[in-house]
Amino acid sequence: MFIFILHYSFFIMLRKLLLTALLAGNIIVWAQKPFGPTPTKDQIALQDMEMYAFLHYSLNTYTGQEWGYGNEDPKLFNPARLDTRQWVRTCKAAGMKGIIFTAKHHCGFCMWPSAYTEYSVKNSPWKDGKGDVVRELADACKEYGLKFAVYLSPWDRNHAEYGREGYITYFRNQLRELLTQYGDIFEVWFDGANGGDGWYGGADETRKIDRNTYYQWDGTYEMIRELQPHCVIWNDQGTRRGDLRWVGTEAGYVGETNWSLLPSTGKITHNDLHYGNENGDVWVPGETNTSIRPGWFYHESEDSKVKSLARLVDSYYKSVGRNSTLLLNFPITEDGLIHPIDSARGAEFAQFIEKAFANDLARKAKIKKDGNTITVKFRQPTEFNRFMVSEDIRKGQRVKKFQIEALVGTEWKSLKDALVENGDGLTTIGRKRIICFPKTTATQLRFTVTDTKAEPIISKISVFNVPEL
Ligand code: FUL
Repeated sequence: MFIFILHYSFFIMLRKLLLTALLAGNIIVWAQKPFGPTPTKDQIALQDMEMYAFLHYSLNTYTGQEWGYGNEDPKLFNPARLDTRQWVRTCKAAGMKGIIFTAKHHCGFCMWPSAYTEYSVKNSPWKDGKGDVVRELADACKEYGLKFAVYLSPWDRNHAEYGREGYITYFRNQLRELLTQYGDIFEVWFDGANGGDGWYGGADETRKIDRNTYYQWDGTYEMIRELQPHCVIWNDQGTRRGDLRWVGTEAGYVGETNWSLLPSTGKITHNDLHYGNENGDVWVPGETNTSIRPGWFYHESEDSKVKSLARLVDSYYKSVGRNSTLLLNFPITEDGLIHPIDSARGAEFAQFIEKAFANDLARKAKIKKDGNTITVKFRQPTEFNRFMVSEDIRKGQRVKKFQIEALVGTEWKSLKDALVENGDGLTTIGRKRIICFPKTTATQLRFTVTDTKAEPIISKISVFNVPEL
């Protein structure tokens, strides 16, 4: 049996379905058993955020670097106008539901006055060493109703013990400070980058670590679960799985096929990251991270290279529209603000998305279900160019392939995904899938699941006519 719940009239539909189900002697929606791996409540909450911001800010901002070596002078940190409330307002206006902040990037400089190092804001001239950027940002997030999270780089090019056992204790001590002193943390981001060389307390050498074993993630995960039980863990380090995965690129897109699944053991391939793994036995959804500029940190020379609205919207379709979240980076300037070009573009982006998806044309249409096909019958010839569909992921990700067709005049025309080459084979749905195609005027739209791992549970379908950029 193919189960269909239309979002806007969820309860009415459910009652109808229940009646039909009872009459037909069929099982009812909530009696459906989950199939395969399913998300935790916290993973669902994270996926439901859809978009959240990254903020990159550190000594790099003052040296023009992307990766500090670890010996940069803390005295460089003295922003004249640092205003975390401006950051949060900007992110909120850009449609972001939370913020992940680089509390410590690879250079090791701490944006909070950690008790475990001198290499932090406490030895900067900013606020006479009495400031705490993490605190100010966590407070501003609370004030404006955004969630707050931290990026803590495991690779630390400043610390003398990096590469040795002592550093693991240091790393956990720092993480404990962040997880206990700043309220709820929705995500921790453990960047896997490691170039080897660094200052390391003056040793100035190359230190290689084994990314599978060195960080002893099991113990660190346990600590996170204990201190912040609702926090999700992002990790691309070796064989230890987090709650979320990197999608294998920072260019702002995930594979058009995107399973929220990974194998729990063994090596993960680049394909696993980019497309998920159909046969995976753990739920690890993809998070698509990208920057609004070429770099992660602010460089004046990139003021002219802020991504266009069209590029941001393209990333939206290729992340949120492909069963992923979008983690969009805004760099902080030397002054301690988000640059006006970036904030204007962010607001433009949010307004575009809001307007584009405000009018669901399926609402005014008749919906008919027949086997594995759902037909949307419009009252009159209707122009549209986007199709949106969701599975009830609480019951697992099931659909492997589907097709959509439009009745144009008297002919059924197959609709292809315009954002992929050979976009006729439509694969995987998950939490949300958006298919883009050229504007089409039709009297009906037909959606058919053509291959599935188990009985499909479609929780929502929508049709839109979105401005082309
Ligand atoms: C990468 C890092 O090396 C970059 O500096 C940046 O933080 C990005 C989000 O992740 O791996």
